[in-house]
Amino acid sequence: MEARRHAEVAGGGFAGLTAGIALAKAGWSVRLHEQNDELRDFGAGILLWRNAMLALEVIGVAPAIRAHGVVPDVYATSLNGEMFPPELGGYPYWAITRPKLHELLSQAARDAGVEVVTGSEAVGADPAGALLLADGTRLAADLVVGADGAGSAVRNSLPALAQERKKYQDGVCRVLVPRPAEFAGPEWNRVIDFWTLEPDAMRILFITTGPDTVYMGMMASTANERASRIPIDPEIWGERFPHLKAVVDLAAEATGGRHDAYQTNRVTPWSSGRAVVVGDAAHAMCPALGQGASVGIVNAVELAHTLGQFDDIDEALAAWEAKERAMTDAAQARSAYMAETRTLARGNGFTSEVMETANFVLDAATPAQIA
Ligand code: FAD
Ligand code: 5PR
Repeated sequence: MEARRHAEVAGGGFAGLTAGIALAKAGWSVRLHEQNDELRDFGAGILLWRNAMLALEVIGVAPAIRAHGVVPDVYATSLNGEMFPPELGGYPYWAITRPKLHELLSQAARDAGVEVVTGSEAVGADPAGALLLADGTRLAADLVVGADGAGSAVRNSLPALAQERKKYQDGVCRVLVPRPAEFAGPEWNRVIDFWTLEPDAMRILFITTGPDTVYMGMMASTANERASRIPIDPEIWGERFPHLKAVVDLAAEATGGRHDAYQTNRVTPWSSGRAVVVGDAAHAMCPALGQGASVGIVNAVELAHTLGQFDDIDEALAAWEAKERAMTDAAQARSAYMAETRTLARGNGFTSEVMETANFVLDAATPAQIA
C-alpha cells in the first residue's frame, strides 16, 4: 500500500480550515498551524454565495451552515433614499456570522482528523517540501499549503511567486450588532445596501444574520478619517443615515469590529514545487461582491479534489491552477471594478456576468450536490 500523503497547512482561517478538511477527507494526514493562541474569527458577518455553499456541501459542512445561517429574502439597494428594484429574490446565498462559520469549520476540521496546532507561526516554505516555523522547526511534507492570509509569510518566502498589489480609495468598518426591536420585522430579513455619494461616498451594508444579530459593513473613503474609525463614530454615521440611527448607535457600542482598506493581490503562479497558496494568500480581492472567502473555499476544495486525480503532485497543482485561474482572476477584476466605480450604488449590480463567480460549478461536486 502507498504511504499516506502528508500536508502541513499554515493558517487557520476559512481557506486553511477548508483545505485541511478537504485533504483529510481525501485521505491525507494534515497538520494545521495557526499563529494565534486560539482558532477564532472577529465579530462581523459574511455572505456565502452558491459557489461556496457547493464547496461546503462537498466537505459536509453545508448542513450546519444552513442550520445556523439565514437566506436573506432579497438584496435591496437604496441611493439617497431612493430604492431600486430588489435583486436576487429566491437566489440561494447565505448570511452567517463569521465567528459561527469559523467555529463550524474548526469543528469539522477536528472531526476530519486534522491536527490543529495553535500558537504556531509559519515563516516560509521550502519548495522541496517543508514548512518552516518561527521557532526554527522544519516540517517535511508532501504538500505545504500557505493559507496565511493577505500578508502570507509562506507566499512571501517563495521567489517564484510574483505579486501585483493594489490599494483602493475605500475601506470598511465591520461590526456585528444585536438586532434591535425596530429592525425585528420581516422587511429587515434582507440585505439592504444604503448609499449616499454626496458630499462623499458613505454606505451602510445592512445584512441580517438571523433573529438576534445584524452585520453592518460601513464603507467610506479612507480619506474620511472619522468614518474609518473603530469604534464607530455615531455622529458622522447618524447624520448621513438618520433613519438608521438605532442601529448606528448600537454599532458604536459594538466591540470586536474592525476596519480594513480595500486591497487586491494577484499572485502568479500559485505554487512552487511542493508549496501552494490558497485563499487571500493567493488572491486577496476587494469585498465589493462579497466573494473573497467564497472563492478561497472553492479553490481549497478543488485543490484536494485535483490532488486525488493525479499521482504526481506537480501535475495536480498545474491542473488545479489551470481550472481555477480564470474564475478567480475574473472575480478579482470584477470586484475591483465595482470598488473603483462604486457602481453598486446605482442598483442592478448582480448582472449575469457578475453572478458567474457565484454560479461556478466545482469539479469536486457530484450531480446530486449540484442539483
Ligand atoms: P484569513 O482570514 O486572513 O486567515 C488567515 C489565518 O492565518 C488567520 O487565522 C491568521 O491568524 C493566520 N496566519 C497569518 N499568518 C500566519 C503565519 N505566519 N503562521 C500561522 N498562521 C498565520 N468574503 C466572502 O466570501 N463573503 C463576504 O461577505 C466577505 N465580506 C468581506 C468584507 C470585507 C470588508 C473584507 C475586507 C473581506 C470580505 N470577504 C468576504 C473576504 C474574506 O474576509 C477573506 O477573503 C477571507 O477571510 C480570507 O480567508 P483566508 O483564510 O484566506 O485568510
Ligand atoms: N459585500 C459584502 C461586504 O461585507 C462588504 C462589501 C460587499 C458582503 C463589506 O462591507 O462592498 O465593501 C463591500
